[in-house]
Amino acid sequence: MSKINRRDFLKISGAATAGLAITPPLSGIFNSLFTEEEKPLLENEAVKTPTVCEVCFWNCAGWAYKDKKGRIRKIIGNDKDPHSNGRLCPRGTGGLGMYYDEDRLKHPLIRVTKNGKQVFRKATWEEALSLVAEKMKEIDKKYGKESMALLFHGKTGPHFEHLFKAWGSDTMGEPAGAQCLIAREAGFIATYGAGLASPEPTDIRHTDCLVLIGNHIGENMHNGHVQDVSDLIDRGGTIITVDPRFSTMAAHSTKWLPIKPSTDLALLLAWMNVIINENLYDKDYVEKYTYGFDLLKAHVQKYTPEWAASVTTIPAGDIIETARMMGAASPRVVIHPGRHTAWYGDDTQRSRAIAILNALLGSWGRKGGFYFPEKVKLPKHPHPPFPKPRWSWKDISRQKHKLAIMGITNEIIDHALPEYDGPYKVKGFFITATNPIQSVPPQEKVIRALQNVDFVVVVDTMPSEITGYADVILPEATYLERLDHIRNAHHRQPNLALRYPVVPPRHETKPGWWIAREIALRLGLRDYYEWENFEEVLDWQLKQVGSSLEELKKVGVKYFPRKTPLYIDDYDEPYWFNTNTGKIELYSTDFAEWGYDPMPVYKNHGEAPPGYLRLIYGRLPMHTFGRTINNPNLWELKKEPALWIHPKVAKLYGLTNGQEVWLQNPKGKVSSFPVKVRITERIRHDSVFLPHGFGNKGKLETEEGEIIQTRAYGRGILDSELIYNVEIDPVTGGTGLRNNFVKILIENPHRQKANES
Ligand SMILES: Nc1nc2c(c(=O)[nH]1)N[C@H]1C(S)=C(S)[C@@H](COP(=O)(O)OP(=O)(O)OC[C@H]3O[C@@H](n4cnc5c(=O)[nH]c(N)nc54)[C@H](O)[C@@H]3O)O[C@H]1N2
Ligand SMILES: Nc1nc2c(c(=O)[nH]1)N[C@H]1C(S)=C(S)[C@@H](COP(=O)(O)OP(=O)(O)OC[C@H]3O[C@@H](n4cnc5c(=O)[nH]c(N)nc54)[C@H](O)[C@@H]3O)O[C@H]1N2
Ligand code: SF4
Ligand SMILES: [Mo]
Repeated sequence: MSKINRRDFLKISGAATAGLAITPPLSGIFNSLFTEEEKPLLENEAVKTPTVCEVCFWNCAGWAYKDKKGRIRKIIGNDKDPHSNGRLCPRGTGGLGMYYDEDRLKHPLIRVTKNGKQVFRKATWEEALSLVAEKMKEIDKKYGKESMALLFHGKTGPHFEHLFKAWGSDTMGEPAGAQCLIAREAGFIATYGAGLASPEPTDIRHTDCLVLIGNHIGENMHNGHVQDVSDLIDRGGTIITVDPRFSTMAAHSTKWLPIKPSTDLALLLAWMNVIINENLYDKDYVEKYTYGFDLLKAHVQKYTPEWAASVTTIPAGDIIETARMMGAASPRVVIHPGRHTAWYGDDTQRSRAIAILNALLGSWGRKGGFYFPEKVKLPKHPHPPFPKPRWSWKDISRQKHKLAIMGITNEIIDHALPEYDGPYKVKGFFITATNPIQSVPPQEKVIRALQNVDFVVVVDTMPSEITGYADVILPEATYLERLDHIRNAHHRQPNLALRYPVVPPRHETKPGWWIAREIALRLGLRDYYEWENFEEVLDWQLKQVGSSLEELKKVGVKYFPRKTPLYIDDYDEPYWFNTNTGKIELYSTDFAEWGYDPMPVYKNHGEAPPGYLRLIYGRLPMHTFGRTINNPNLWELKKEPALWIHPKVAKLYGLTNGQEVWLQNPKGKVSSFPVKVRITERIRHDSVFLPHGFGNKGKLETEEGEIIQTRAYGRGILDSELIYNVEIDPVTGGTGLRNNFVKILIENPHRQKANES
């Protein structure tokens, strides 16, 4: 195992130390915002406000500090917070760049036609909100309320879900489902009768063996878990990383398995084979809690390590060795379920295989495996019952996909295409805090759907791609300027965290709760909004659980007692799983009934077309998708992506480090912008690696001129532009995005085109 300097791995800021002078934590980055004499800020002069970070969906709780002039100077972690343990990652620390960003949306915009050309014109809130309500009423009159669909993400989403449900539409979904974690939720629900949610209840801090399969804790910067993994490294625990890339995590692992992409299920089945045949599984646990062991044992006999070696390119000896490592650590072993699991279309089955392996090793509900999380039972603020829509997202997806457990964005979008001729037509989109142009490939379909509907309204903070397709753009205040729902996440110990406005909204931006309520009032839905300010809702809710808004404003995070044991061994009664058999289903009785494979079966996903390389995408530690690239602080940390290419491939193309290239997919689609090459042995020769979220193309033509994200625009390549092959998971309806291939173009294809015409 390579020796790691903990600091190398743990790129999060130091724990907050009370009483010390507060200096800007990312010095250099902040120089653009503050002059020398304004630093440092003394704690006794600062005002601190509790916040919950929205730079990613880990949602760490922290404190934002303002100086005497009311300017936000610094955000630090709340040391009571179990998501951050008092330390924010660089993105969270730099989150105030979202507030200071001069390229933000500043006022409502309405699309108009001027001299035969479509442009956006600055509008008042009154004009914009009334137009939205009027258009929603029109859609209701023509097609029914259900034909207005909501696409959302993040903590602003629930404000608009409430508006939609009150109005009578439940046609809604988020890319954070079908393009992200739905497969693993479905795989674990089918096995354990329970999903994972966020933060995943992995007991990494007590584990002896962590297995990461296409899951990059460190690049994905899941704060608390990054800290737990750092400690595991310090403790000398076993880490097995399965990744076609020699990533940072791979470099710090006991064992790196450079798998041939798309063959993970073969490895997982072979591991089961070894663990069962070598009696490495937890016999008492399997007997007590599982259903279908004998069926599974027979099923995996054909999946030998030698067979898997021929499929995955991982030597059989390595497969056996790593299975033994897991067996030795059982039950203190975590085979991590991953988060972004929308890979190859059979993703629920791959996630089931991960769930089954954990069950064989007895790690579910065990110390050092997975704990049972709990959250606070926070009552909903009372309102009249919601009207029942005639149809909803369930009608769109549940017939075809039994575990479509949330709205399937790609199918909602399909129902807005001109070729869709069924009963559940989508005719309008309300889009908030999500950028489907970047996040729901294939892009071509999203664009056609947006062009086909009668009306599109977008709530955003930035002029991102999706705003360019809107009829009305409503500028939302950033998380530092607004109040949102209480963070009530499942955890070891139930707890609540408050996001309170640190400063008033800049420009003419408004918080999501206000925008949703104002639209509701114009739709005649006052009964559902018997409050003026969202503070009233939170205060009421908090008082139901013996706290108050006043208390949360002081502490930021508050803990509540657990009601049930953390681990399975501490239950007095036999533990009952929420499945048909009451057991962990190694053999899924539901899947058997629904016509899906009751135990995972390996399927070949094919090979690259000749001359093409597989497009592997992932995360950069300093950015969250495309949402942070224009943030002045984070942009300064990482201005552009690099395309990882193996030296053999580089040689073939005659490439040098830093050279700009373009990419083309087999359908002939060429990337809009170039990307710089990084030649490295750390990637397999059959693949290239590109971080997701760059290649911003958002541009708003307004009466006053163009609005773009000046730092992000045109930087690097967006993977979604090139993703043409989307494989639908039959169980959930989610999209597999990883079976896609590209070739490298050395000449600028756009210049060629311009020359030809
Ligand atoms: N810094 C940062 N952190 C983030 C985010 C972000 O944008 N930036 N986004 C957040 C969100 S919403 C999510 S869902 C999570 C996602 O976090 P993860 O679930 O960790 O997913 P990715 O980061 O996409 O992981 C991709 C890894 O899979 C590898 N890989 C690619 N193809 C294969 C394959 O066929 N087999 C195997 N075994 N590995 C493969 C890639 O090389 C890469 O290392 O990250 C979250 N955290
Ligand atoms: N090709 C490809 N596709 C992917 C992925 C991938 O790795 N590759 N990852 C998938 C995953 S894991 C996920 S979770 C999804 C996420 O996909 P999205 O939901 O689209 O991503 P986000 O970054 O959450 O949302 C971005 C939008 O929110 C806006 N925004 C940021 N903050 C706020 C705010 O406070 N209020 C409002 N109103 N708007 C705000 C940004 O300006 C931007 O327009 O994408 C999925 N799609
Ligand atoms: S992990 Fe980082 S970006 Fe994500 S919520 Fe926590 S501090 Fe914010
Ligand atoms: Mo995600």
